[in-house]
Amino acid sequence: MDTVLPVAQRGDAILDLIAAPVAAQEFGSPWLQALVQAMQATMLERSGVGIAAPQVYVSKRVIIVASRPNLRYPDAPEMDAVFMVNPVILSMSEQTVWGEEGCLSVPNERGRVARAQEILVRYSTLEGQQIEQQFSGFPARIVQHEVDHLDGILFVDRR
Ligand code: K1U
Ligand code: ZN
Repeated sequence: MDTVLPVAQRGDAILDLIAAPVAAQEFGSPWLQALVQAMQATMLERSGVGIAAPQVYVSKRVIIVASRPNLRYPDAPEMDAVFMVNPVILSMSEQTVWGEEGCLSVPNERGRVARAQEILVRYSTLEGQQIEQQFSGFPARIVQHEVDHLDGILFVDRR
């Protein structure tokens, strides 16, 4: 059984920090593998569609994006979880869309946030392979929400 980790809550100092990049020697390491496994178990246990390492008290630039249809976004695509290391949003569409967000670190609060409709992201896989991938709609919203966590920003700061 995978480890489920405690989730940092709004007010915890770690959520305000700019997370550190994963270093070259950490790619392919057992600890990085163990980290994402525990992050995924924690996300699933909380029924989340994404998670960022600072939310489990690890100030590193690692996120998971796992869109699925839900009450707010019934047409969202069901995707296999994408593990992103050192993600960078290379470009954002000028077109923004308002949509409801929640956050595992801000319990019992939802809010509408404007996000770019489409983004191009560069990230590394757990093994260090560089990928460039386009996201739109709800998956793009999750990526932007999770990258914000890496920069110490919560969705409530964007309302
Ligand atoms: O990073 C997190 O705190 C996880 C967060 C991701 C997220 C949800 C909605 C929009 C952007 C990012 C959650 O998974 S909150 C729980 C949830 O599944 C959800 C909440 C509102 C709308 C849709 C889903
Ligand atoms: Zn969040």
